[in-house]
Amino acid sequence: MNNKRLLNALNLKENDHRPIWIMRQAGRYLPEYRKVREKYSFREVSETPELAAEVTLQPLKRFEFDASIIFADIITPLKAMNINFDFSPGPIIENPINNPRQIDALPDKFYEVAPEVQASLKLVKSELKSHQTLIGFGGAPWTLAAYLIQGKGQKDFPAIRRFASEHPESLQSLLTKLSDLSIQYFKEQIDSGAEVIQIFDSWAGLLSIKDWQTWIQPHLLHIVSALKASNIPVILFLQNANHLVEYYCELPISGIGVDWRVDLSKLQSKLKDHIAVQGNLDPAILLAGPEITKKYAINLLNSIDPKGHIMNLGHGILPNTPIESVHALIEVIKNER
Ligand code: 1CP
Repeated sequence: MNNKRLLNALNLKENDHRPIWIMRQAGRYLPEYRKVREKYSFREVSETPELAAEVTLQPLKRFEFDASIIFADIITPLKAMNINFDFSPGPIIENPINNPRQIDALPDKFYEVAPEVQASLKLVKSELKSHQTLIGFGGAPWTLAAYLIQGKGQKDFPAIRRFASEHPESLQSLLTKLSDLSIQYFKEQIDSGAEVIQIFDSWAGLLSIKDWQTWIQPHLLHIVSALKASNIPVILFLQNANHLVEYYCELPISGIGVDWRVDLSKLQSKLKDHIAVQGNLDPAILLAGPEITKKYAINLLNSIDPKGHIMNLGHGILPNTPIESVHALIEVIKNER
């Protein structure tokens, strides 16, 4: 048995207990994170390897998590495409894409996508304990394009859905460029020590099955197939995409992360001995404090076979989460056997 629980789970191997990590585990619920953010902006932290490494490691100093996820954002690699952006608090794109000419002008060859992320990964890797796994990540092409065209996070992202109907060929060209950028970015992360790649397709749920087959499936297949040679497991995370989960699971991936709307136990029985499942406690439950968190976490664990289960929340931890609720989760996991 490998001592890295996350890798064991992704390889559907036994563990002494399930691995646990939490999306947005370096974040505003931690006083030490808020302290760093009082002095530095999100961009300064994510673009300065020493600061990015410091906040990436903060949650691991407090909690016995099995993985660390590098502190950056899904839109970080877009800089290499000459896209300017900022955060307030979510991504704001300086010149959102609204015509095909802008897409033609985007580069399709990149020298180095994000050297600062590579430096952060190396710093974090050198500090991890042997059982902890380093996760690299990025956004799926559709989700990145949703920001590029809408210009910011917006409910249901109407701009990209309109663009898809007006300029389908141009949107395919953008998604192809984003896929090539992502492949290079993920390979850089792997070269710098990432042992797992998680791809966030947070806005996949906007599409019908037919549109998913047009705008998402070919690009994700291209990315995941390109990473096969590196032998690094890929986890896909989706949100609000219950109708699409089974289609994602047909991609050659090692793990699927879903939000709390999905019945994880049913999903696991469909996928047995095929793909690991990750999630999916509702992050809002943690707001109710440690006792209620424990009750719901135990119920979740009892409904899921530990083999091939990675404990996580169904989405990012909320900023006003009590620290005690996170301790309660770890306790439940450790007492499981
Ligand atoms: O004020 C702050 O502290 C900044 C908030 C913040 C943080 C902590 C943003 C802006 N990004 C991040 C880091 C981040 N983003 C990580 C770091 C690692 C960790 O999990 O600890 C990760 C994995 C992401 C991924 C991300 N960014 C996603 C996919 C996951 C999801 O939430 O569905 C998405 C959609 C984004 C876009 C984004 N960046 C930031 C925000 C607040 C958002 C979402 C809201 C919006 O669209 O406006």
